[in-house]
Amino acid sequence: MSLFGAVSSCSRLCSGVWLLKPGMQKMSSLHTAARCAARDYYQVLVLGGGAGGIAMTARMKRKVGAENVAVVEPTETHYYQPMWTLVGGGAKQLVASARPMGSVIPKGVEWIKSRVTALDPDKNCVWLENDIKVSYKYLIIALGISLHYEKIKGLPEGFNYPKIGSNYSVQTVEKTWRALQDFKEGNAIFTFPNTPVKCAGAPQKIMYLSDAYLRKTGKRSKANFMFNTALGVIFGVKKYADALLEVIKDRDIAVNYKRNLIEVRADKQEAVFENLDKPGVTEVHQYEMLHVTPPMGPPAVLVNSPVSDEGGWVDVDKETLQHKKYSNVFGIGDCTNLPTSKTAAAVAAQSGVLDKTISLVMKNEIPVKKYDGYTSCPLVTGYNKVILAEFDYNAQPLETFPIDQSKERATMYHMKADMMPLLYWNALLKGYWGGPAPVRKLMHLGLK
Ligand code: FAD
Ligand code: UQ1
Repeated sequence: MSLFGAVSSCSRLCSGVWLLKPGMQKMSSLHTAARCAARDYYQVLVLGGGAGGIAMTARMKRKVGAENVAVVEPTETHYYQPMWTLVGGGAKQLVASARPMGSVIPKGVEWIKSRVTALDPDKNCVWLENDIKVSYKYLIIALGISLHYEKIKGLPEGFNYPKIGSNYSVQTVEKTWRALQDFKEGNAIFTFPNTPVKCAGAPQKIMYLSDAYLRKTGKRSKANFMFNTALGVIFGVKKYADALLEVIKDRDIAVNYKRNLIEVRADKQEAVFENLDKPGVTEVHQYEMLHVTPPMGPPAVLVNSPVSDEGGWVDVDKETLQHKKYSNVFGIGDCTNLPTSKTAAAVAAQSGVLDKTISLVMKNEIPVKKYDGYTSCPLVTGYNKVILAEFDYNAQPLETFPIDQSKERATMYHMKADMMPLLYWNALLKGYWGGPAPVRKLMHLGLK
């Protein structure tokens, strides 16, 4: 979609006043889309057009009317990232995970096609590219988590070589499938970094799919599988960790804990790991296939921002999602310091809570609805098997279905591969899916 096609009705937007930082000249080279996009004030301003940003934009449109809401998002395409596990494993096409950004932004809401460069919550405004200022009454921050391939020596340029892929980025996810198809003989290595990540199960899901693919194609006996993780455990919730360790034993996979990828020598097909238990000690492994989960961190704009904690994450109340200091600022999703696992499922549950929180704040009332930390990770363990992990802030299982979800099940694979995309595009992004709590209550009626 073209820049102008993407921004709904350019002409009606251009009446806005441009505010420049003191001492700045108004530039003739203002970012075209931003120039035609923004008014200088919106009642609700949403930063980020990912899962959380679009879900909240849809909800805010219903609350205050489309003309009073704007969303700042620089990219042209919205991706359903959870599908990338299956894209890397060759079970879905990348194109199926993508929709034009303009098609997911609710009609009538302003799309400010620009990047946020600074936040000034004391003055109720943000700065965009080209020093454009937009003010707000309420601000929702949904900027996601940033990938840092460049923190691994030899990357990202190493992705120009074969045998290496990464499901975490749109540029590299198809390379995973290529590497898997090209596999001949040797080590298949899967990594997990020493930073917070989104979807903490994804680094191992692709390993199980790769194992299944090589078994199907008769090459598994020629492969040595290795999960090199910076963590000291396979998964943070005991019930699912126990189940995964059984899977790992069954599939003949070696797990090396406290191993952190620090360098890729893609020309030689070598991966270098530091041993986090033995400072200074490194290990070099030859690979026939390498799947990289990159280090991640808060978006640059949030680092040292007044809305962030010392780690750079948006500092929100863990139950209401309201900012701890600025009562008209809210955060959702991967960019927040909510102490739960960062997933779209968590975003869904958070969107329902945040909707209620903002409603009450708008009426000058105290937010009451409490987020319990619900998050979920469909742990794909084969082309028709999923362990459906669901849990809360206390790392206690919070399961939707009245069955043992730690068992590998084909029904759960079907739910992950075929039902979840529909739920995402048609319910979460439209602001109608606040997580499975009501389904859970219904499913467990009479069981207590
Ligand atoms: P995002 O959806 O990442 O959106 C952030 C948005 O902010 C982006 O559109 C970005 O362009 C924009 N942005 C960034 N910086 C700026 C800026 N300066 N100015 C303006 N805009 C900006 N979740 C599940 O629930 N289940 C799964 O099975 C699952 N599997 C996954 C597998 C993989 C391989 C990956 C990568 C993710 C997976 N996830 C899964 C996680 C899920 O996709 C994320 O947790 C979810 O998308 C988070 O939503 P968000 O809105 O916080 O961030
Ligand atoms: C979920 O709500 C969600 O967001 C739409 C996901 O992201 C794609 C998920 O992976 C999961 C598992 C859920 C939870 C939903 C149910 C019905 C258990």
